[in-house]
Amino acid sequence: MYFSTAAIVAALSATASAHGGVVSYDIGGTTYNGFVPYNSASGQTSIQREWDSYNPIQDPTLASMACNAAGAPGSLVATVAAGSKVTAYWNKPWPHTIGPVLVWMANCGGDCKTFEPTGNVWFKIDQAGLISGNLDTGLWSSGEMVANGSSWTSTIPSSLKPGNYLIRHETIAMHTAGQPQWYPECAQLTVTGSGTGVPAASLLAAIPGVYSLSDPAMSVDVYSTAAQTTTTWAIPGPAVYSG
Ligand SMILES: *[C@@H]1O[C@H](CO)[C@@H](O)[C@H](O)[C@H]1NC(C)=O
Ligand SMILES: [Cu+2]
Repeated sequence: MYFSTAAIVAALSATASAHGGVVSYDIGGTTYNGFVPYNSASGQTSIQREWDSYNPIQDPTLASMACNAAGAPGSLVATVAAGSKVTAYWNKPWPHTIGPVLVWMANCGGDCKTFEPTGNVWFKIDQAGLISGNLDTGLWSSGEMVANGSSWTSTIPSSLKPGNYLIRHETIAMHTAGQPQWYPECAQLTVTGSGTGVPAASLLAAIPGVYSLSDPAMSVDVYSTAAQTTTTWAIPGPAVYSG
């Protein structure tokens, strides 16, 4: 089959307008640009790991769930003091208002530029699901993110042991019953400070691994009759590490 270049460009831009991801950060008061999808990786310098498509991930068992596809390491690392604020900015306005926002970190062990985040390495530093109201018409954290200029601000736990870490921002769009859309992006950090805090093993999870399409939280139909009287939603995965 033959596709004209114009048709492909039109299809790409239609896709891009409905999806996306984290495009920049404010880390401890310094602005960092994200990787630019659809542009060649060659010549791009960013603290963010490479992601090549605005499309969501719809199979939570894929390796790309960790840091999106291709997930190749960034060339830069942001230095940030434990206890500082990190704000992620999505393409604006972020188009999805139903679903959670989660922020994870993983200790790179050594250099994040050679680290592959496999196994139980991820811990949460922040999460929010259904904030108020019911599953259908209530306020979800992704709605709050959109209302906040398509941004989400979290704090690096002040007692976190210094070292090199990935920070992974994730929002999940829940508007299609049984088929959530995952949007994860990772950035590379060096955390400074004098803390000694290390998350307990019970707070660590593997990504992929922590999510499943058969999890009732993930398969819920937010437009069902039952959803109109459901005012709680269990966020998947371990509890948040607060330091
Ligand atoms: C939303 O915006 C308010 C007001 O600027 C801010 O205090 C709050 O931290 C923001 N929430 C998140 C999760 O970023
Ligand atoms: Cu989308």
